[in-house]
Amino acid sequence: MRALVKAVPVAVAAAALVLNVSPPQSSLQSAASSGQQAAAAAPAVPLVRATPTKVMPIGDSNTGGADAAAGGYRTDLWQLLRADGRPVDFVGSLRAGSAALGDHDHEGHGGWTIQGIHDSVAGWLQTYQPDVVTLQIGTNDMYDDTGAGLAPGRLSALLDRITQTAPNARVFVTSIPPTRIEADQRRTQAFNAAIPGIVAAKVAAGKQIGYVDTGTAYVAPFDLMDNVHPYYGAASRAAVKWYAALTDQTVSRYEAEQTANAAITHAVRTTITSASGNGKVGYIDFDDSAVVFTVQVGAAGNYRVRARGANGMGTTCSHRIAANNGPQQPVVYPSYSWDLFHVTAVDVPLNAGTNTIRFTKGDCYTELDAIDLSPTPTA
Ligand SMILES: [Ca+2]
Ligand SMILES: [Ca+2]
Repeated sequence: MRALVKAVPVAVAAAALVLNVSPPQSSLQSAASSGQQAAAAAPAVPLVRATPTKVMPIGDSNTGGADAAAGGYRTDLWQLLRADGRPVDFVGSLRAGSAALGDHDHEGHGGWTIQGIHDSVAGWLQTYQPDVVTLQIGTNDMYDDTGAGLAPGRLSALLDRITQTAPNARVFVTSIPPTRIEADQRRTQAFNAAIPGIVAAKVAAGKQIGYVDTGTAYVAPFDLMDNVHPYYGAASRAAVKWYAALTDQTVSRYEAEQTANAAITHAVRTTITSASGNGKVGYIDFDDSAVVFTVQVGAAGNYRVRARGANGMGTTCSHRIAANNGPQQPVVYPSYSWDLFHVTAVDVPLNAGTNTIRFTKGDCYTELDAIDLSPTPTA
């Protein structure tokens, strides 16, 4: 029986505090949006379907992945890019990840500081020649006032080292997650506040650098598995922000378990840290089981629904999806486990204003965590 192979849900105290609807994701500041840099060589959309792209994730353990899926934001970033059919190749000298991450290569070095990355990064860039760099670093610089005080200058020097070594690469830098340690958190907030200004100065100097705010999207302590590492489910929300920035889209997440987003029939809300917002909907097992999202969009057109589902059946399973009670389409999920999530993309027509997106049972069983919605991308 299915219930016997499912993981026991992990209760998380005060989960309701993080069950807020994520605002639309849009935070890229880049040369493309800066008038004086209009002549810069950077493409406005670095990750287009027609162009194979090498992405080097650089950072510490939160890039390597301390979470249950051992991939940090890389897991769901890869899932979201693959769901679009974008031919992305993660590159780097390290390998880590689960079955939900199809490309394990990275440069996320556990325990490393900004200076450590600075001193090694040129070799990695020369070896792997990335088209895109995703950088999250600084958590290990926040443990005392001296290190934290030097961190903005060191990040600036690191960005210079990266752009000097790989002048054709597009670089995206993000804020760092919160920490449970009060003094470290004070330093973290000051460091994060300095990053946009550092990026703006580089852009003004003609560098191809974008800022993505993923770190301040986490809520401590509820999104953290220990003092500094986000849970797998929380990292998936950061991944949406990375994905939106790298593909130049505005993407909104709707949690399946939140009553403000979705009504459920003959199914069960479950609290578990592998799921975004610490919750998912399972037991969508019956002919009358349904998860019905209510979404608002500004204009009529085709929209891409990316469903984050967990299938532990050992064989491919599916949901059925219908927008506004229109025709049904299958949403197909390969089997990883009940605690690893696959992102499946389906395009549906929506009307301007309020719409419903209904998930019902298809073949065998899949649990539903969230959907990420945007206009269907054109590139
Ligand atoms: Ca690879
Ligand atoms: Ca969820």
